[in-house]
Amino acid sequence: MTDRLSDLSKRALKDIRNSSTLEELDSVRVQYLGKKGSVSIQLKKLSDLDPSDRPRIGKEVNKLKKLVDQEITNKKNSLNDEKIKSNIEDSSLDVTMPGRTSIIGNPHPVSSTLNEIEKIFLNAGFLVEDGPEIEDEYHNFTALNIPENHPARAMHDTFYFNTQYLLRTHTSPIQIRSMEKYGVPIRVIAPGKVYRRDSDITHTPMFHQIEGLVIDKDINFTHLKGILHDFINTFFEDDMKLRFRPSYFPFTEPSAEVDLLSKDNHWLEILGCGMVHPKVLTNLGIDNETFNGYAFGMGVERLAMLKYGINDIRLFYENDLNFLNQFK
Ligand code: 2U9
Repeated sequence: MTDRLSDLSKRALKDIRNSSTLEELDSVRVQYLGKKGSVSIQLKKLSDLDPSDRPRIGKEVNKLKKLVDQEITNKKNSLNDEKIKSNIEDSSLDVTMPGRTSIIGNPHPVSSTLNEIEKIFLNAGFLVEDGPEIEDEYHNFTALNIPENHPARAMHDTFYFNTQYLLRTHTSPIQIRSMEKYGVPIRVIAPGKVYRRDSDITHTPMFHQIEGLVIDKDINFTHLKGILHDFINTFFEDDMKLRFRPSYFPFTEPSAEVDLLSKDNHWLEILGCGMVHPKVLTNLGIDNETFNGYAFGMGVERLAMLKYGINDIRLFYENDLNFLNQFK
């Protein structure tokens, strides 16, 4: 009996040692320790033995079972270690490769142009004000001396929600609201999105304006010319030539459109301006004998196009990364 157990032990240890995979090892485990395994059978056979032999043989079979069990565990651990090691060696991961960098975005050219313009006017003592994009027709038209049925309303190609509410067609209602809020004197710029039913190479249904308003005592056209010259020279980082051409806006009188002399000697229209119409002030209950002022307005996309030499305004809103990444 003892010889048989010793044989069994030798065979089991040899089979364990020779297992080269976890699967093989598991079938060795079943072969010896499974329900019908060789070691389990020895345990069952104990009841057939002479009672005087049972304790001694029983002890030996149990010792064998423990040994086989322990050897299988050891072998399993070492096979697992080898598997991990070979997985690392086999894997195609090249730790010397550079990592994947995340793509960092950049401000939209219209946003950076708008920020740049705001900064110039902040340095000139202007307050930056905001207002609603959904406006009522009083703040968008009536207060600005554009009465109902006046042909000037047609100039604006308005998106209406109903007879009273609309998408603002210019940022001028911001200045109306600023005067309602702060009164006069005031020195404010109003940047933001505006909406007009228009779409072609120089128009998009949404674009950005920045308007300025100064109301104080004894303001005249030279103040307006001075601020616009300073602004344009700072924005284009050069000494630029401007031309003031008479024009018409319901909210300014006199009114002018301003042209910029380009590098190749062409006059390019860049903004509109004028002295605030006295009726705009009386509409707000401001005494137009004591106070007067100037206003100006410009399209931000148009200024960005002139500065960067862009010929189609729609490029700003096509989200083409090849275009946008040029403004990093
Ligand atoms: C108040 C009083 C007067 C704002 C002004 C212009 C002239 C102008 C255009 C430039 C190109 C609009 O984007 S554009 O199409 N703007 O020509 N805007 S004066 O005048 C005001 C504003 C508010 C209370």
